Order: sequence, then structure tokens, then C-alpha cells
Amino acid sequence: MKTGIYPGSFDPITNGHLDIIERASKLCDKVIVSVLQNPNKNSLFSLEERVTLIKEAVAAYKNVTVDCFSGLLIDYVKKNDAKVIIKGLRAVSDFEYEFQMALMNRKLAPDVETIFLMTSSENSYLSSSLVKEVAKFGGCIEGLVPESTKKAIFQKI
Ligand code: COD
Repeated sequence: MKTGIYPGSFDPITNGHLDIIERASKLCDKVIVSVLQNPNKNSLFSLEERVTLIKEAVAAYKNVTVDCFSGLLIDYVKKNDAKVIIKGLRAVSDFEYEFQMALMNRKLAPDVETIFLMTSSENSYLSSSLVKEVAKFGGCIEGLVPESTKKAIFQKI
């Protein structure tokens, strides 16, 4: 597998995302983690902050780079000459939405495959929004996000 694109909002990156990135980096020659620039979404972190936090978290993986995109994912995938989209799957609730997106992306570009990596059991309940909510109300987010992300969340809140 050559270049794999792992897209997402990453607001912010969690250990669930990081686990998918680490596993994808063993399957692909190169992984591009790409943050969606979505001005309509009310994000806690700016695009630049999200990119910086991911860069800090993936520094140890030499074949992983971090980027951002706007517009259609499939156009970005083609622009990077990639043939693989990497997605993480948690519960059944992820499946319906991801399945729909995978089919639409295949319709738009039949030669691009979406590969799903199952979450690790210890991360199956983890999402960026839950982490933000727990932190907002003073709960412990130790072990749920990379260390530098944890600091950044508490600085923001
Ligand atoms: N364990 C495993 N995987 C996880 C975990 C976890 N704990 N948490 C999240 N993930 C996976 C998600 O399932 C997803 O695959 C990925 O990590 C990113 O997650 P998020 O929540 O940061 O990002 P999303 O789901 O909001 O990202 C959605 C996209 C940006 C990929 C999507 O909206 C998109 O492609 N938008 C571009 C516009 C477009 O092309 N639209 C048409 C689509 S057909």
C-alpha cells in the first residue's frame, strides 16, 4: 500500500486517532493525516492548532506527515495521487455514516479504496467531543489524549 490519507476533524487528536495512525503507518509506505478545514463547524481548536497538535503527537512516526484540506476529500486524495483512504471504526453508530461516505467516495473515484481499521478496545469509547466535555467539567482526561494535547485543552478551557 503506497500513500494512505487519514482525514478527520481532529478537534483535537485523541489516543484513538493516534492508534489508527500508528497502525496505518505500518500498512502504508506513507500516511498523510489531513485535517478538514470547515469554517461552518464550531471548533475548539483552530485549523493551525489542530495541525500543530497532530504534528507533535506523530513526531516519532517517520512516514507520517500532517496536512489540511478543504472541499471534497476525494479531490484531495486524487491531488495527492493516493489510492487509499484510512478510516477508524468504533461502534455500529460509526458504521452507517462511514459506509455511506465510503460508497459515495467510490462512486466519485472507483480506483480509490476506503480501508477501515477497527478501534482498539481501550479506545472504543473515545471521541474528541467527549474528551472536551469531560475536560470542560473538570474531569480527568489522563491517558485519553497525547500529553501536549492535554495541556492545550486545559489552556483553552
Ligand atoms: N478509535 C478509532 N477510530 C476513531 C476514534 C477512536 N476512538 N475516534 C475517531 N476515529 C476515526 C473516525 O471514525 C474517523 O474515521 C476518523 O477517526 C476521524 O475522526 P474525527 O471525528 O476527527 O473526524 P470526522 O469523522 O468528523 O471526519 C469526517 C471527514 C472530515 C473525514 C468527512 O466529513 C469528510 O470527508 N469531509 C470532506 C467533505 C467531503 O468529501 N464530503 C463528502 C463525503 S462522501
